[in-house]
Amino acid sequence: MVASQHPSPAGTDGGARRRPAALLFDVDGTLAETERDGHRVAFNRAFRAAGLDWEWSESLYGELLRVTGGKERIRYYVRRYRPDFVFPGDPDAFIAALHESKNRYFAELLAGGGIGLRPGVRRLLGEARAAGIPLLIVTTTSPENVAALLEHCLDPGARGWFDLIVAGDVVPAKKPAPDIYHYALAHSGLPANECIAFEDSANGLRAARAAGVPTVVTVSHYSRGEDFSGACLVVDQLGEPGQPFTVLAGDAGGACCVDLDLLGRLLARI
Ligand code: XBP
Ligand code: MG
Repeated sequence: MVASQHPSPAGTDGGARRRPAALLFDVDGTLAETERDGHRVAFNRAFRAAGLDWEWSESLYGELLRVTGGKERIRYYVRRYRPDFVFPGDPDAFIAALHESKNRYFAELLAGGGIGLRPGVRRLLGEARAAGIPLLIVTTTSPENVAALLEHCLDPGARGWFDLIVAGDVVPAKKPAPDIYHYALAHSGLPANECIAFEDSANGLRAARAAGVPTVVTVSHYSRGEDFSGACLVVDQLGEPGQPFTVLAGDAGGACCVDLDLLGRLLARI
């Protein structure tokens, strides 16, 4: 069970606020822009290392991202673009090994410092920790990728900042299925409609909403132009006091960045 540590703060301007029971974060595209210069590059390195002439361009990867999950993405690619490819042995084992190799290259890229957190992520996590609001990660990506990203982009001890991390294959159906959110809520005992999820893609938004979790979307490189109806707010980034977000849909009530005050007001409107 995940428990909030402090009572709900009163709004200083008398406006209605509801303290979030927890913040649930997607990883790829939300905590960091990992896809184009991270996972995509790592997939291509793994393909080359395996002697394959497959090359995922930036634009092709945008299409492939509609399939969530790296192993599922490889399988889709082969079916769609390499229908004559003959797997050397068991296809599942081949794809799993290729995917493991991709994740090792991805961890190398993170360790090399090539990928940073998106604006406002560190600030919001810090605010939530200071207020005793539980933090969860709810992601399609593999646990080893989450660990590498937290360690290299956030803090070597950042794993401990999160009350629960649910990732990858713990559920059979990945986002946009709500299964990973159902899993996180069941294992934390948190009430869905008192939490806030952060997602960057329509697939992630659909998963969170289908599980009943109010969702803020921070649009990412590949997700611009997707359908974000159902989000309580759509912004280009979480923003910082000196680096305001742009509101793409919803009402931020004059705020310049996503902070606990704004989240409390968004929840009070639901
Ligand atoms: C995004 C995904 C993942 C990543 C690659 O997950 O769909 O498949 O592209 O990671 P999320 P894996 O936005 O939910 O974090 O290769 O480990 O699947
Ligand atoms: Mg995402």
